[in-house]
Amino acid sequence: MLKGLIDPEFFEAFTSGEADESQHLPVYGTRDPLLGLCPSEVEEESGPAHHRLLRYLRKEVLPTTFCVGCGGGTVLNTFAHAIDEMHIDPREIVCVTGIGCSSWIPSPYFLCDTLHTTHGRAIAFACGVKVMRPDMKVIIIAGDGDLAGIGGNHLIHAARRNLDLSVFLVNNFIYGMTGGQVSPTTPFGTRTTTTPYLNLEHPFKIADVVAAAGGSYVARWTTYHVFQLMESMQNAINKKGFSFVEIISQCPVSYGKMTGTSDPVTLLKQLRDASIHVDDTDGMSEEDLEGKFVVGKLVERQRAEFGDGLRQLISERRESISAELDRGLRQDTSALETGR
Ligand SMILES: Cc1ncc(C[n+]2csc(CCOP(=O)(O)OP(=O)(O)O)c2C)c(N)n1
Ligand code: SF4
Ligand SMILES: [Mg+2]
Repeated sequence: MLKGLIDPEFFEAFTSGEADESQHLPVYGTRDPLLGLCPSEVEEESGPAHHRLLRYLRKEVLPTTFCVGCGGGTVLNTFAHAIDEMHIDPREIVCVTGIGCSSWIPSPYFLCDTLHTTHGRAIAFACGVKVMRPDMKVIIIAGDGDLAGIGGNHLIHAARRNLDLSVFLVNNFIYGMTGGQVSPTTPFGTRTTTTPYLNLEHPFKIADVVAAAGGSYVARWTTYHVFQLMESMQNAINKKGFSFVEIISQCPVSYGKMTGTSDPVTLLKQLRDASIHVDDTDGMSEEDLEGKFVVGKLVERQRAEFGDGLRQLISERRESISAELDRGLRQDTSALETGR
């Protein structure tokens, strides 16, 4: 279904520089995830096939399978820009993901070591990677269904534990890949394929849940706020401890068909208009904020990091066990020498 919405011929012409300039897609488009954010960066003489950020993508799997106008391309684009601007060598990154359209953002598209795991288990796998390879930057990108639904328990306990992971949760309010089932972030009163008469459950404000669970850096942005989102991703990656960015994103297809708004531009405008910066919420009640997305940095705190603690404990225990063994060995040797 998703492949049918992409035009491979256009992509071929586009990447070989033969496409008509007037065919360039609008900035929210995702056919070429690198061109959505900053078309001006495409140097005319070299063409998009030589775009400097293509080196971050697995070219053999392009074009992406995202539907046109999906926020997934914007997130991929923003992530590539964030990494590039930080001058991080992708060989130092392990991206871990679960199952869903959003999980495709790092795997297969981002060119680094990627671990495409089972549904809901991205954080569990990522914990194992980070404990064994603390030198690597371990980044999880997945959807609301994956990280807040089936994987919700892993999410809150990883935040509580404060292992040095960066989690980017793409919240499109729905199970997009499987056709639009209700998720733990679907707004109250929304019609979905599994709540055909309206959703009577109250959604998680998932960034607030992670903040309450102990995350060291917690922020929320939308796919409309690409530059703020890029900076927030960088802050999250730089932060030692569990960091979390909720990225509110548009799913024009699975969410759009259920809510009656399938136009990506309209959806982006809705994200823009419903957003309010956290610094502007002073004195506002919960009722005032109903239906709004509070964006910005919600929490930044210093807490002991789990991996450091674990390694310190292991090294102390090793030393004390080895001292005990040495003592025992010395006693045995002296007993032998004295014949007792
Ligand atoms: C154990 C298990 N249960 C259910 C599924 C089916 N499934 C695949 S993706 C998905 C939901 C994905 O939603 P989300 O994480 O929000 O990603 P999106 O597609 O919206 O980006 C589900 C339920 C599965 N693959 N494995
Ligand atoms: S179904 Fe929704 S989330 Fe999945 S690729 Fe299409 S627009 Fe994006
Ligand atoms: Mg989703």
